[in-house]
Amino acid sequence: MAATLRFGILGTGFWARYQLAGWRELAGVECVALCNRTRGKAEALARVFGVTAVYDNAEEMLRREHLDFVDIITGVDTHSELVHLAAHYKTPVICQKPMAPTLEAAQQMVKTCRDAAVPLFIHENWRWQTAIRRFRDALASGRIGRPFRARIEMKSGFPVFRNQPFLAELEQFILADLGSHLLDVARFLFGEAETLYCQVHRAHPAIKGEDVATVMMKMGGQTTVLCEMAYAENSLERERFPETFIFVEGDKGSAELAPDFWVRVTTTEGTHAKRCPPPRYDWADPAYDVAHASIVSCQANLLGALRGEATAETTGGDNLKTVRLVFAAYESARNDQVVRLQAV
Ligand code: 89Y
Repeated sequence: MAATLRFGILGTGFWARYQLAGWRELAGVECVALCNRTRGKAEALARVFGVTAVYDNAEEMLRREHLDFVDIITGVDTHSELVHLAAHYKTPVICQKPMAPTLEAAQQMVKTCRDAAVPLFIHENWRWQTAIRRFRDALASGRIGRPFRARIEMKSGFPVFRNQPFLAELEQFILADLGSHLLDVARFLFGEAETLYCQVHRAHPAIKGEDVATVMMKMGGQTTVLCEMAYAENSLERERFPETFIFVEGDKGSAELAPDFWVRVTTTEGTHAKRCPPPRYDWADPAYDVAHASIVSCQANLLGALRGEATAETTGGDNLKTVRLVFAAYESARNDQVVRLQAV
């Protein structure tokens, strides 16, 4: 494999600028082409980052550039079509979360890439946050014993629609957008879910989807996990967007990921607290700092896998299990019933 991997980006919206900046933190990888349906947007980003080739047609980019991989950073409705196109051109592909608008589409994307022997990875960055990695280390140390209950929460009044106006148009909003992240973190910390129950609400009157969701799961055969998420913009005293807070009770102690990245472990010996802030990058938007920083670690992991030097955590196959939880949550909320998930 070439020393420097050449890649192209499909989609030059809000996240592309940060993912591209994130790639530039890593050695041995270079963005050589940008593509966007509205060519002017791709040209504008290309000027900022000095990328020479610009396209407004994804197929043309894949046909002409002979890329080592393609990074899809478009809206969810185009992921399936573009992943299939990449598979056709035998180009390894990274696809932005959420993988697809339906479970069936996500399954088909994984199958098509598998059949074509084309690697498919999902850009799922949340689990790569520094504090969440350290929190997982704390659980794995066994100090709090067997985790029997956990709460993972992200409730924020941040106006997410300002930078990402399309979110207001999604029929399925918070579970797909933020739930993809939180349910993936739940799997990362506690294993696979056996049962799931969900309720949703819409607090904003003028958006199409749900902006509040509560998901309760039995995970890894031993932990009751509650995921609470909200973008209700309903005036919270403490605003920490986009921090995730976690509280876990074990039979020998408890652990907390608290505001400002404090990881606290409490046992009979007392509380051990350590602040685990994310690295700060000058290109990151301070309002999204921890999320933007996690892009770099996520991409480093995927780059290692593309080079055959590491195992990717968020392969298409693995992320399918997160997608399954997202759609099980919608099903549960729709029917007001517990969903039992088959082991996979
Ligand atoms: O789109 C979402 C994401 O991936 O991180 C936060 C966000 O911008 C709003 O939920």
